[in-house]
Formats: sequence, C-alpha cells, structure tokens
Amino acid sequence: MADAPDDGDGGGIREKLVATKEKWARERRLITGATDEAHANRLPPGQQEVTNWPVLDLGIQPDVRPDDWRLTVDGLVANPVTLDHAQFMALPQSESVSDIHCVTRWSRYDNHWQGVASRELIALVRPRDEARHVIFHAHDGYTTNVSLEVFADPDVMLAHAWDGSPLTRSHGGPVRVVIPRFYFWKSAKWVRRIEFSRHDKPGFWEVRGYHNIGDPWKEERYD
Ligand SMILES: Nc1nc2c(c(=O)[nH]1)N[C@H]1C(S)=C(S)[C@@H](COP(=O)(O)O)O[C@H]1N2
Ligand SMILES: [Mo]
Repeated sequence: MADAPDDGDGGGIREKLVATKEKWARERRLITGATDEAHANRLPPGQQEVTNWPVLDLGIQPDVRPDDWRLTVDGLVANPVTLDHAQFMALPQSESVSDIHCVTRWSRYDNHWQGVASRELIALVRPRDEARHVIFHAHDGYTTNVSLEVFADPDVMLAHAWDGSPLTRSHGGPVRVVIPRFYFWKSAKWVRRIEFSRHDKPGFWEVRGYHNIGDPWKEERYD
C-alpha cells in the first residue's frame, strides 16, 4: 500500500482534518449509543433542531460581487488594512464544523465552514492594548458587537463557503462572520468592516432589546 501523499505544506491540511476528527471524538459524534445523550446536551434551552437553513435578515440582501467586495479592518489597531477578495482568499484558510443557534429558537447542527480564522486577522492588524471590543459593519447597514475576547475564540471565522460551496447571497456571501458560541445575530452577513474599539458599541439588535452578549446556553435572548 502506498503511503498517503505529502500535501506539500508541512502537513497543514492533514493536521486540520485530524484536529476536526479529534474534536468529533471528544464530542462522541456518530456513536449510535451516545447519540441521544449527545443530542440532548447539544441543544441549548428553548431551542428546536431544524435540518433546513432558514434565512433571517432585515429584508435587504445586498448584491456584492466578489470583485467589488472589500474588507476593512481598522480602529484601534497597529496595522489597519483593506483587503480585496483575492487578498482575503490568499490569507491562511481554516475549516470548522459548528452548530447554529438562532434566537428565534431554531438550531442547525454540523455546519461546515471554510474561511479565514479571526486569529489570522488579529495577527495581521495587531489590536492595540486598549482595544476591548469588536464591531462588525455590514453592507445592509446592519451592525453587531462582541468582546475582543470572544472574537479571538479559535472557532470564530470569516466564512466564504458552507458545506463545500461558496456562501450564497441570502446567507451573507461573499463573506460573513461566524461566531458559533453565541446566538446567530452576532454573525454578521455581508461583512464589510471590522472595527476594533476601546468602547463597546451595541449593534442593530442590541439597541432593540436583545442581549449584549447572547450566550444561548445561558438563554441570553433579551436585555
Ligand atoms: N448583515 C446582516 N447580518 C445579519 C443579519 C442581518 O439582518 N444583516 N441578521 C442576523 C440574524 S438575526 C440571524 S439569525 C442570522 C441569520 O443568518 P442566515 O440568514 O444565514 O440564517 O444573520 C445575522 N446576521
Ligand atoms: Mo436572528
């Protein structure tokens, strides 16, 4: 039997696949006997699992072609950048599998995302010591906010693909934010700017009665 071919990048792709599978092992994915328990432990309070993927937004779905898309990362950073789509795609790429929890009570398991990890952007722009908050600005005027600590979570990414295909316009393509640990309103679609700030700036839903943090496991739905 031939050895697996070297992927030529020092094993990076294989390492990521292995890391994903190890994560599944820790979570006991796909073990029939453990399914019910794992399933129950996976659904935050008040949520229901769906197998479709609902679309939720303010009703305006901006038509941003990859050629026209730019991402500005600025605010309290040492190295502010504006990236075009090709420059964004040339950053180191990551994959992750995570569950979506929407505050409207649906949860969708096992979404496979591909994109750029927030940590890559943080390394690129180098937030200043005073930066504590991150504000996302989107092409439809939507904004939302998280702490820098949350943004730096290893599973946070700027996703351009879902389940192996480019992210559709209705789900925020060409690029959206994915913050799996919080209700999905924190995951801005059609992102155009990521602002690092000393002060928090509650976003569209956060100033309309929704919780500033939005942890589904604590049922932080409303203010
Ligand atoms: N730009 C933008 N991002 C957004 C929203 C929006 O209206 N505009 N809605 C949020 C809400 S409330 C949810 S539940 C998710 C829905 O993402 P989906 O349509 O891909 O399911 O996007 C979030 N991100
Ligand atoms: Mo939502």
